Amino acid sequence: MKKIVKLYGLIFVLLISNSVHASETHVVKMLNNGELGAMVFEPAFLKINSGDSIIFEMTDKGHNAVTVAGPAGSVPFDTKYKPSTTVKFDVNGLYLYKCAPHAMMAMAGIIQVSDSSNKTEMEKEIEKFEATVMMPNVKTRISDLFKENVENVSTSAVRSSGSSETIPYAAMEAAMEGCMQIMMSNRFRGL
Ligand SMILES: [Cu+2]
Repeated sequence: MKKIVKLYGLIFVLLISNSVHASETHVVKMLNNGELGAMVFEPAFLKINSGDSIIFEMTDKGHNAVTVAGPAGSVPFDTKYKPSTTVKFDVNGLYLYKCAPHAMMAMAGIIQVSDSSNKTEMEKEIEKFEATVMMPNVKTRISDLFKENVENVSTSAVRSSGSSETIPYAAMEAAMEGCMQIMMSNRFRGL
């Protein structure tokens, strides 16, 4: 009986921890000049939570944001030179996007939605992208961005949005596994 109470308690905590997770809206500006140099998205790297949205703002004219690569199951986006486009991100993983007319000047950005499960594929995509960059001074802009923000960062913790608490991913997984084990056990089935 105690086990059942514990189990329901655990499920309740897991449900609550997911539902307090309010989605946020972030802004990425398309600029002729920014902190990283000429023709940039700002911020060029953005970590968000699944369910969050990004407003791509064409701050300076003549830019777009188009998907180069994303995690399996994600839908490619294209802001089509509109002054402002909102894109919602529901599929976890890393996204690489570019400004089509300025890709050769390394105008691109990386978005991490919750985790970096497709890190290896993304490394290859960035390599491919940088092969098309014509300006020598920004040739490694995106791979540097990737190294700084993704490569050396642990993926075991998911940063929660706003004021909600940080729930380590590993802890959540362990809790889920515990849940499953209890449910699979004969003792539970017998009750
Ligand atoms: Cu551009």
